[in-house]
Amino acid sequence: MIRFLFCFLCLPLLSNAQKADYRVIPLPQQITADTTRVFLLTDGMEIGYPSGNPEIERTAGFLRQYIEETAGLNMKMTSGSRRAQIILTIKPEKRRNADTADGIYNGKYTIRIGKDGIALEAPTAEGLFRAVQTLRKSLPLSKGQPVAFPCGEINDQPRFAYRGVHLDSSRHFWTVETIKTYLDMLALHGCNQFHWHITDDQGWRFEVKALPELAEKGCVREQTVIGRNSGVFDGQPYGGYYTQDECREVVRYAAERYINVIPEIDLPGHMQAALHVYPNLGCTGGPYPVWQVWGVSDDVLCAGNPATIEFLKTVLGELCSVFPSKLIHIGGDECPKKRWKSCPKCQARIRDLGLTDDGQHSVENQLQTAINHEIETYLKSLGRDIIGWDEVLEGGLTEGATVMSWRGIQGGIEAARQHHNVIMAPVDYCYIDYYQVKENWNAPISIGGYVPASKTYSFEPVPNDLKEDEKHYILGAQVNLWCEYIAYPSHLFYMLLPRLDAISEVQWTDPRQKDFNDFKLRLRHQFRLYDRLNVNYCKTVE
Ligand code: TNX
Repeated sequence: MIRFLFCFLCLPLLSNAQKADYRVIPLPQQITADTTRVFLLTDGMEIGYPSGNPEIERTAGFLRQYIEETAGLNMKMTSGSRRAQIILTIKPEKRRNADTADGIYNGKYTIRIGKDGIALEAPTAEGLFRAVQTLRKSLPLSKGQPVAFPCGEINDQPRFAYRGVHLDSSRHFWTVETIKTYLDMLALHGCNQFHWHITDDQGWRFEVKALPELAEKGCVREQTVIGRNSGVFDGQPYGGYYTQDECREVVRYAAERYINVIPEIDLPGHMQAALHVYPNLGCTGGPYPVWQVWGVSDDVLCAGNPATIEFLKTVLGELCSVFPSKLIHIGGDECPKKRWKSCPKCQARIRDLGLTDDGQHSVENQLQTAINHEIETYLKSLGRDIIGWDEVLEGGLTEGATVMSWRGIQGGIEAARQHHNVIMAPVDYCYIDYYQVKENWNAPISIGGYVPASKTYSFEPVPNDLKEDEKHYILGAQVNLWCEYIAYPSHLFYMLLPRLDAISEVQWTDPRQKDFNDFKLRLRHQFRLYDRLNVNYCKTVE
């Protein structure tokens, strides 16, 4: 009788309840769900977290916020309560494999849904945060109706330790507010590395207190070329830089979302904005304007001038005081050797170092490696490791360098064979500054190319050519968002989404589970979530 009454009373609730769906993006590794039994989440229920643990309290607070913005339900927060309907707990566990990288282990979690409530469990606080993101994405987009969660269990952990997304803040400047939205999108997709490109030819955007003019003058270009190097300029000065306090705020915001910020000071090329302020650091002595066009500049740091290394140490020393990341990106890409070849100082340095062409590495490429070596030694003294674009292979790799393979996967393969860590970000799959639709005549302008979501989705970061004991050097994958042609947030997020969804399944999900058609079906819900969050995205998915 009581049972009958209970059902009778619950029926109206159930009838307008909407179902949660655990098949989110990125797809969790293992889901078991019994759709005949549900837990019903209603307004005013409680989220419980361990008492005296502000870190998990914060994550519980995120969940509260997500449930409100997605399902329109208001939750209460309680510490130490066993009665709460949604409970977050740390469950210590023995690491089965001592080799499991932190980035994988820390992402591990379980969600158990019983008819009385939901238990989120993980060995680390980060795991609970990842669990909260999954639960959040499973919520229906409703406005205050109860939510029916099918009973079952989700067991999940990421495939790769390094799940990165890059952003170019030099070619165009992004406010801290936009950076935060960008980080929110990374967190939503389980990414744990934000590669932040903050200096380049067209603008220096990092405050260096010992060199106050560097950002003040180096951040402003007098005008910008219109379109693709049309020769016509807009006549508008363009600038902006991040104070160290703002950078710390970005680091703090990212850390709350378990994202590490890897800053990049691109050297010794892509330095024209710095040369504008310190022309003595160039081979010709300048003058150099902060660059107003796109492409690769011949003017790079002079490798024969001792002041160059002093300058870089000052910059990187302050950089490290702001960014706690173990990995520091030193660029290394696209550094033409034209000036070095005819610069007496650079040539003298080559002689002093006793560099000779060994048939594999030109003396100028070796000179670049010599700079990398000095920088690596300096950064090591600060407890950091270097990462560079695959050009750092050209003069021979320095001892502990991680390689970011962008001109295809070959650089990554070579580096792994030399037992160096590798991040895969090849242009053909991972350059999300390229067009994502074939018929692009009315798409927002882009650098060109064609990298649709399906292409990104199809990327396999671990090449078959590698031997078994070389494969573990591939730490993960990353998409890169260069911003020569992207100047406004709505355009930025249009380029990012949904290709971030695509790479997130490459980074997180077991490849045997990947299926682009299924992914596209799951994207429908994700798009509605973007609508709710007021974030722009590309509606055409090819
Ligand atoms: C190559 S990727 C670059 C960037 C450009 C990008 C445009 C890399 C290491 N260097 O400087 O912005 O192409 O797609």
